[in-house]
Amino acid sequence: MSSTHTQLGLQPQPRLTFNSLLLPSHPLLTFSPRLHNPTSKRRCVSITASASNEPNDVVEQKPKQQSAVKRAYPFHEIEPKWQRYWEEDGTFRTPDEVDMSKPKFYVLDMFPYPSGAGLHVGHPLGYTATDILARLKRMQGYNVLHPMGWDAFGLPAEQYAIETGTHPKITTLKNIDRFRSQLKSLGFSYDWDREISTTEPEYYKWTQWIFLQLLKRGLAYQAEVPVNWCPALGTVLANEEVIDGLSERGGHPVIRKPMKQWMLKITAYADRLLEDLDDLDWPESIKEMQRNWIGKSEGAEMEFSALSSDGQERDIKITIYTTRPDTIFGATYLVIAPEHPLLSSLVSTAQRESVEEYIDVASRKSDLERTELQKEKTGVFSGCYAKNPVNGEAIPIWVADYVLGSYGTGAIMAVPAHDARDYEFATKYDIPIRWVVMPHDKKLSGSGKAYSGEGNVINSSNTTLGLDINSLSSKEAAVKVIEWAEKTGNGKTKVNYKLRDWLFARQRYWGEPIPVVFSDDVDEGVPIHETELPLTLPELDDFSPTGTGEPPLAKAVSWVKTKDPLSGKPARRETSTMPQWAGSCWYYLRFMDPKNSKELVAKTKEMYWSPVDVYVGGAEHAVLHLLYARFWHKVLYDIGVVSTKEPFKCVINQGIILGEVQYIAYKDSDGNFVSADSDTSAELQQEIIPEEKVIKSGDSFVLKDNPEISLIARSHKMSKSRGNVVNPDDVVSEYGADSLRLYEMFMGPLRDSKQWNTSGIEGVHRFLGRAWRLVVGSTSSDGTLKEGTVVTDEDPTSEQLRSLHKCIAKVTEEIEATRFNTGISAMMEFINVAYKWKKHPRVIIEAFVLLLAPYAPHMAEELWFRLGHSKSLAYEAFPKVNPAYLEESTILLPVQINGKTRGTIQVEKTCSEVDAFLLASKDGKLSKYLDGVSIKKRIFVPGKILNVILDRQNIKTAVR
Ligand code: ANZ
Repeated sequence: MSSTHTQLGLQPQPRLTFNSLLLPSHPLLTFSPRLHNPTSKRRCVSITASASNEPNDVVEQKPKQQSAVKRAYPFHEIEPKWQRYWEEDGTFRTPDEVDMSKPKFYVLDMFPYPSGAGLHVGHPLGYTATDILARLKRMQGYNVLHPMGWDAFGLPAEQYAIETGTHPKITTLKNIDRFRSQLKSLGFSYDWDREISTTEPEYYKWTQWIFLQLLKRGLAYQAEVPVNWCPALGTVLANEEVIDGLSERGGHPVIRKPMKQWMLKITAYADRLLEDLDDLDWPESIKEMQRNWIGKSEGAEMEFSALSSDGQERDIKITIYTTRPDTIFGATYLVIAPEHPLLSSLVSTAQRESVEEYIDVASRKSDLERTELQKEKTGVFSGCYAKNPVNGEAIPIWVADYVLGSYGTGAIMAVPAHDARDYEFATKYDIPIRWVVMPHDKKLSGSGKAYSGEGNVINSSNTTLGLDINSLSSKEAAVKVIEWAEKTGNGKTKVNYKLRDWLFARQRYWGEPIPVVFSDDVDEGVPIHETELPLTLPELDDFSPTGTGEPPLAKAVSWVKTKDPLSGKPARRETSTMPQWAGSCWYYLRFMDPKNSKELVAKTKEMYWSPVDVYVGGAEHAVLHLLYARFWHKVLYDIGVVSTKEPFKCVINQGIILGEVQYIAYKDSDGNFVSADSDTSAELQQEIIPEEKVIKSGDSFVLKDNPEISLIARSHKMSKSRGNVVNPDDVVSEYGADSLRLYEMFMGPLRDSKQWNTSGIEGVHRFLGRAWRLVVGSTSSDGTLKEGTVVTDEDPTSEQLRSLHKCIAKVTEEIEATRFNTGISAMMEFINVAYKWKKHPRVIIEAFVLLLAPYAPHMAEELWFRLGHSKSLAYEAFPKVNPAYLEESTILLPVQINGKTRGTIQVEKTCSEVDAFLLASKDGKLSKYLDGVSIKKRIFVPGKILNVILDRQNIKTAVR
């Protein structure tokens, strides 16, 4: 989230790091909800010995002692070998010129911020999913674009530079190297030749170029906007660096101070950003979040004249914005925001001091704090009145921070009877409340609450003005009031958006320089020539704030000093840099043509690869990143750089991975266990119970030794402080990359949140071991691995074909639907069945290996190789299901004796009468009717029924 990007009533977003770990807090997963009774009288004082002293919550978890796992197959040899092969062979390189007659598939991960902490198990969740799709589509004959890069500008590297003097470039490159090698160790099929970093001048040249296009079109401009200013540190802070009004570093007070800043006019695209959402194949929840963020609101602006102390109309009109013009007769006061430009000319001398004090306090609050519904409303009387245009009443003007200067007109008509905030305020400050809307059920609460719904209008007529809206519905009344206002010049209809223009400057070093200069005598920025791009960051060795509010770039004196490209006069460069969001707004385009030095992307390539077919990333980027990228894309569309209106056809948010489940038991002061659902008021201690001492009982978890004692089961977001972070490197060295990939996909549907469970990896690792042994056979008695395989070259049976094609059908269907977990289950079922076969025909086993390849590519490549192939399977045709094989070949044939059904037999569909009779006479249940009896005739309808008619003399003895 940008440092001062504020939105009415919406939660600020974390800055874009594309790090799936930096998710907003996730609700606690509680597995035994009934045990988690907030009304319970239980008091927990502490948890035992090694645990922390935060009751009910953090229970430190020691990293699980990994049992020395028996490696199920030699992944430690296979995996590096195939990673080397892919790299040397350039297997996943997407050629610069592709055969454009083939279909394309562009599958993209939200690229990560290369943090110093390295990869977390949350990253490979989305990355494995996209990798499976990429591998599948290659095998299905598509040209696949599957790139990776780095969103590498940003605060952490700069902060580290301030603390240690290490240049952010050095830290960034080091982190990128670590991320790259970690990703490579997981076997992702990225085209590494297309790797980009937002911090490279060849890349940010085009970010700067886009800025110049925005500037040319009036979509970039400068404005005075409030920023978080910390006087003690002498710097502007990002929102995430301000905690409860104090700087994160040092705890100094932070105030909101207006500063001239670059803004991007995203509001000019509000309608298109809203309308075009409808056609996107995105989760409805993201679309709704975007709609709310854009926040289209239809209403009216109305003019209220300020009154002088003797009640005369002054020359000052206060324009208010309302979505409820039908309630205008109920307006009993006006509110203007503390930062409203008219305020100082309205305030009476008597009230000036208290108003100024109030403005000062309000300047320390964020918009979010100000608009929180639960917060007590505060305000101060301005000492001035205004005239309500519909009834001529003089109503007081108050200053209150629940009205924001940045929304609507920064002023409202307050209707306490019908708006909850106004009601609370009017009650607190003893302002009259007038009811003007009667609910349809004719029940006005009149007791402690506003009625904010619609209804029929009452108490709303002024015959002198010819305005009577009584008894009209709210909607009709609103239309009539607006018509009247437009006719009389008292107002007009107005559409507003909550979406604000995008604050596009940061007082930071580690970002893209803004390619603008200021002549010494002019205040307006002049763009530099496009031919001068990239405007590279100057070298600095001191990244600390200047203390004057000027960004660190101001220290690069000779860089700052330049010439105005138009007049040639002395000029200085802009010293703010772009926000981190900038580079991530268009990187998906650069991947299509990463080395192009003449254009951002070549037209033909863009036309072929656009749009991104599948875009996977964390839900924390559901609003801002996707909105900003859509905005830039639309601008690029308008200027003919891109050919599609929208950048991302389908967006998927992967869920988050929570730490391992913890089981917690309660103990009383004597050390006796107390059931978690008991209703005691005694003080209890908490104790973590190891998983092996817990069993499930119904919906709850209980102690294995004492099932009377129920436990609480919880899972937390992984975090360093909880000690429950799992490092993918450890998993790879213990179980191999294929096991990690498979496990992350097996944990549950991609979009869901899920808990990490190390024993789950052991499960998938065993499955891979079984798959290995099925094809390669067991190790020799001396422990050495056998070369080759144990498959045979004979024809498969119909049962084998059926098992295989059932597996193909399921795996294909589930990959396409991103239900990777059930695809894996289908492969596990196949292996179970295949183990029962005496022989394993090549056609069956080879197809299975191809099915496994997108999930566990290292093992699949090795098996493929051992099956006698000499080339990677990456472009082998993915097996196709043949529906004919899916049909069951056997049926249950009913057998009748003398017309009465006595049992059924399992027969081949094509079974003959003779064979059916033979099977029936051997069947345990039927043989007693048929043994030693003479048969009169057999009636056989193939595939339907066998009816045996016995000789009459047999009946008495045989049919009992
Ligand atoms: C009178 C009124 C009567 C209102 C009523 C509501 C209910 P949305 O839908 O979010 O656009 N408002 C306008 N500008 C504001 C600002 N800068 N800060 C805080 N509140 C502001 O909301 C529009 C409504 O929010 C407007 O309609 C106004 O209150 C308030 F029975 O006007 B209303």
